[in-house]
Amino acid sequence: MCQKGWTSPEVLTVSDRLTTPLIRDSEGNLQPASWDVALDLIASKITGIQAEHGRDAVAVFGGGGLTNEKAYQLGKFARIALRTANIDYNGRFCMSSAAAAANRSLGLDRGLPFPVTDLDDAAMVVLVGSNPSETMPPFVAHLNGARESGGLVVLDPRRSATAELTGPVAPDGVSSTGGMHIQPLPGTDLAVLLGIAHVVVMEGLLDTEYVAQRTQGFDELAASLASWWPERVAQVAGVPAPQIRQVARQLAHASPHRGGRGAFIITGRGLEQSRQGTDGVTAAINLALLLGLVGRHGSGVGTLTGQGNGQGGREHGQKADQLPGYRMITDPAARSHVAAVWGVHPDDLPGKGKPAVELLNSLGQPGGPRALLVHGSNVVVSAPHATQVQDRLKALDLLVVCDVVPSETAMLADVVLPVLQWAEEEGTMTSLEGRVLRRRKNCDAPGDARSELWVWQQLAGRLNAPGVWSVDAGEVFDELARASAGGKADYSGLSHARLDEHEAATGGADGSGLYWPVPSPTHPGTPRPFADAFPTVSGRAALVPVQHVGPSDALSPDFPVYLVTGRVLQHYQSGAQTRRVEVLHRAVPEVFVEMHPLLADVYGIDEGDDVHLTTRRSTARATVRISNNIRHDTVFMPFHWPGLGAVNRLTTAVTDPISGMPEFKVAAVHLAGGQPTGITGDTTSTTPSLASEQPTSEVLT
Ligand SMILES: Nc1nc2c(c(=O)[nH]1)N[C@H]1C(S)=C(S)[C@@H](COP(=O)(O)OP(=O)(O)OC[C@H]3O[C@@H](n4cnc5c(=O)[nH]c(N)nc54)[C@H](O)[C@@H]3O)O[C@H]1N2
Ligand SMILES: Nc1nc2c(c(=O)[nH]1)N[C@H]1C(S)=C(S)[C@@H](COP(=O)(O)OP(=O)(O)OC[C@H]3O[C@@H](n4cnc5c(=O)[nH]c(N)nc54)[C@H](O)[C@@H]3O)O[C@H]1N2
Ligand SMILES: [Mo]
Repeated sequence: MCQKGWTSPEVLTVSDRLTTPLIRDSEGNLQPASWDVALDLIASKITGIQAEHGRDAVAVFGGGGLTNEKAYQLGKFARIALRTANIDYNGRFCMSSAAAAANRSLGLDRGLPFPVTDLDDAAMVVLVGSNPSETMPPFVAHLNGARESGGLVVLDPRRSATAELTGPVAPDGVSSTGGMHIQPLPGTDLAVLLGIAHVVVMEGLLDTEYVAQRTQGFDELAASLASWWPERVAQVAGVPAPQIRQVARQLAHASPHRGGRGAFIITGRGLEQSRQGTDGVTAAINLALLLGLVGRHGSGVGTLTGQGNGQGGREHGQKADQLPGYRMITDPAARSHVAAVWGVHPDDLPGKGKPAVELLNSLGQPGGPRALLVHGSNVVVSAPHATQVQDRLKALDLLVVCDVVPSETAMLADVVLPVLQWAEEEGTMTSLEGRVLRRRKNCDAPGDARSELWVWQQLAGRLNAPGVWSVDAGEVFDELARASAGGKADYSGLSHARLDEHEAATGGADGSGLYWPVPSPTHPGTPRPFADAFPTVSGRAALVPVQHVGPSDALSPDFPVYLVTGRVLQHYQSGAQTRRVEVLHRAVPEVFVEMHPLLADVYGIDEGDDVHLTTRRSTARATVRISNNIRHDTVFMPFHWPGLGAVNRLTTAVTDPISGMPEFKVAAVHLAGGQPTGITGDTTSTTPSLASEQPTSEVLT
């Protein structure tokens, strides 16, 4: 485990743990209330709002930390109890671009379509915008094989803790003992990937037999790559051309068609949280397909899924456009199947809802939702352009937040409901490799905290909803299994009992859990779904041409520095949980901004100074950390703090046009020491939203 893992029991008993429902009184203060009073109030307000403004006027926001059972029940609650189209979740911030790209190219989105142990013996692993040394420390052991062969390649504008694993740079300035750190300009990885693929094609390094047999679209792809010669990429991405050539040649050498030990290309949020995240991941998949890596044991392409249930949380119906089992809500056959399981008529199911950023920014606007129910996300800290999100939440007639602690979002709510967390509930989670794992109850929740399954049962009853509303996670799982049957993420051969038996048989070690799809009770599970064919219409993977465009928030004389955002080891997400754990708080007590000494010199800034960072949205403040590990033209800020230290005051609400995923990673910023003018209050917006921000999504997956 990492430090957050071994301190996580503390979150169960933090001193301000929510233990009773809270209702905001006429003076604006949250006051304790009974469950009956709180649930009656929510149900009557929902009924009133829907009567006046229509079904879609009530919206739901879920989370990738919820168990499969809760994610499933939440999607069902939205569709048949609230009958609203407007449900989406924080995985839209996290996994949706990788999901959209994998679906488009490979026909299936399973984060890693292979067991993580497959990486152990590979000669090469390329990490594009991922920092697992801090964000998934136990994973780092799987990089040892590649490091020993000098084959770990890390793309990151910072020399992150993971980039550090590539070892000291050799005299040629390109290679190093453990591999290579490529330090591109923020938001230019796509160009780097196009450059590597260009070299693979031009130097004839591709697996021609694999490309002919297992892919389609090669001619168009080759044409699209023709102009991305390494010297052009060097101009666009600010990296040495020899690095591009070397990675291409090294990848070919490691590839199975040349007798190599295997290679993997793995993407993280550094690449994906861009306005071209889907195309960026597509470029990574294209490269892997050209080299014949995908669907072969010992090689592959994948994404490192983020949240505790980031994989399962995106499979069973809390996405705006999906029904359980990865079914599309626009597909008539999918609607019929799921409606039958839920006991409703297919025509009564709503259609596709708005993706997260668009949904949040429509709250309280003319025609937008008037009520929001939040389950497992602290959006006022973690959503892009957070000052605007805060204004939207304040414009609602009803905000209900279910949480375990008084998060910054909960503190804005009209009603707060105290719910259970990990050790207090039964359920399942699905790992980043698609392995379905059991979660077991270990202790009772404090006070009057209740299960969200119970909350939905109670509300469904008050709303006279059809369907069965069990509070038993095993029963909910059985229904989920039936709803997923025949879908891409087919869990129909699984049950809590089967998972328990399997775990007992394997000793509960690393091998426990089964890999979906598991379409029957005797099916052994599917560790490597692409071994024989791709689940596309043709059975082949699609090579999809993509082009580099670059970040939306361009540098200008007023905003001359790049801001990139991300994480530190000790804090988790919006920090709602980890800021409450004493050792984690002490390790990194406040928000910082990392900058290169040369940049600090330009601004006359010293280590420990308080600086103000301003983008076209708003201003935030942070304490300076000087570091040689970052590009001269770029500063880095983690997003784990609220108030004036919230980096999402600065980020843009521009989203990827295919996935709806926000461009969290890159903004243009202005730096200044001292007190800026015009900021008042805590997280209140002082800057109107930009006309250029039009988050819309044509295709969601
Ligand atoms: N400690 C900790 N661990 C976590 C989490 C946490 O909050 N804290 N959250 C979990 C979740 S939900 C997720 S999604 C994962 C995220 O895991 P990661 O994707 O590893 O995390 P990030 O720090 O967001 O981003 C990774 C790196 O991207 C770099 N980066 C920024 N801009 C760019 C760019 O333009 N190009 C490239 N190539 N890199 C860029 C950053 O410098 C950073 O080092 O972590 C999970 N694990
Ligand atoms: N600038 C910037 N912003 C980012 C990112 C970035 O890299 N840069 N990354 C984005 C990514 S990848 C993600 S995943 C998001 C994450 O950001 P958030 O969605 O805000 O995630 P958390 O902070 O984990 O919030 C989860 C909330 O749910 C509560 N909770 C825990 N368990 C349960 C439960 O079982 N039920 C309920 N109802 N509540 C529970 C927690 O106490 C917490 O308040 O942030 C995104 N924001
Ligand atoms: Mo995430």
